[in-house]
Amino acid sequence: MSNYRYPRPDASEITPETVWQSRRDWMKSAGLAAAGTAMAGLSGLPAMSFAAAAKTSAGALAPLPGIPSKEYVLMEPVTPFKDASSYNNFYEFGMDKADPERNAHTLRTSPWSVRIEGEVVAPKTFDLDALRKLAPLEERVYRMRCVEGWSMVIPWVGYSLSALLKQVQPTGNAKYVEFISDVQEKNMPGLYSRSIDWPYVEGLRLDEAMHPLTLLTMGMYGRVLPNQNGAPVRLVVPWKYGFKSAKSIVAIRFVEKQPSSSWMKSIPSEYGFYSNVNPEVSHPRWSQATERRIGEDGLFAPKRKTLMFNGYGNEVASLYQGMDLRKNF
Ligand SMILES: Nc1nc2c(c(=O)[nH]1)N[C@H]1C(S)=C(S)[C@@H](COP(=O)(O)O)O[C@H]1N2
Ligand SMILES: [Mo]
Repeated sequence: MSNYRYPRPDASEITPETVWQSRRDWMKSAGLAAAGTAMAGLSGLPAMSFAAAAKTSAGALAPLPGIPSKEYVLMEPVTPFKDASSYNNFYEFGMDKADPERNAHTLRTSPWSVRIEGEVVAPKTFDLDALRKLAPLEERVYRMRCVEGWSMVIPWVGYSLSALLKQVQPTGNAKYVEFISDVQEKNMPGLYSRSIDWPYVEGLRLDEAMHPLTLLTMGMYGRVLPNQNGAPVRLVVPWKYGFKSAKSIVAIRFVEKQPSSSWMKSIPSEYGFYSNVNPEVSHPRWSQATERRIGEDGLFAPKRKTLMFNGYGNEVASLYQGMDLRKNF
């Protein structure tokens, strides 16, 4: 594992120009080409015209700017908004990549609240407005890797989940955190598929949940989340396979025992609890050594090498010191 080179540049390598360039790239991809300056101008922009082909236009979504993170930037092109909002996994709305965009308009995202419960001294509920105001919203560009072998680079808007978790006092029993997605019987056509035991549930070890990289996410590309990307609030855990990043979260539960996620229950031989991106450990049915970057690479373009911990090893490898990552997949 240690012979992997982590692509995240040293802070000294990130010149203001490269940061600005990456911002400009995604602004272009979000249809904000004219905006050479920062997000401050966003809310004042007039109605914009976007690629007519895109079914979800960024312009139809309310602005939700974040302070550009200096730490969490990538020197890789950002995935075009139209790809990030039309090639999705959100099984509550169907199994095909195109289903969430087609079907998720029925998701009811307001009113919305998130309960923090379980092994805490006093449970607390936060409505969306309270969540947005809890900590300064940041814009962080993260590399995302789906277990199916594709990846994207997405400018998320949110703040470290730890800011929310610190609002409650866990009991001494709290060792893990569970994330529970919403179930809306009438609005989610995918619930008819019994492949998953609804609600969609994911989990992290407490130290993983508290890690600054773990992002409580309310927006992307400077706007609120499109429904298909898990509106109005989701998790993003960039060093793990995409399925750990639960969408449309209604509850966060501190628990004592390692939770069983929806995917572990569904196919225990293929999905474990940790699900760290690891090019050296194959999925039982396919290699994880390479990936296809959505939107950027043509069908015949060479695949990219998948990076240990999806490139976030400098930050997170220490969480797994001494663990056999082949066993703890
Ligand atoms: N509730 C819920 N969350 C979910 C999923 C899902 O089906 N339901 N799919 C996961 C998978 S497999 C991936 S790759 C990411 C995709 O997020 P994106 O569509 O925003 O790229 O969401 C994850 N979160
Ligand atoms: Mo995924």
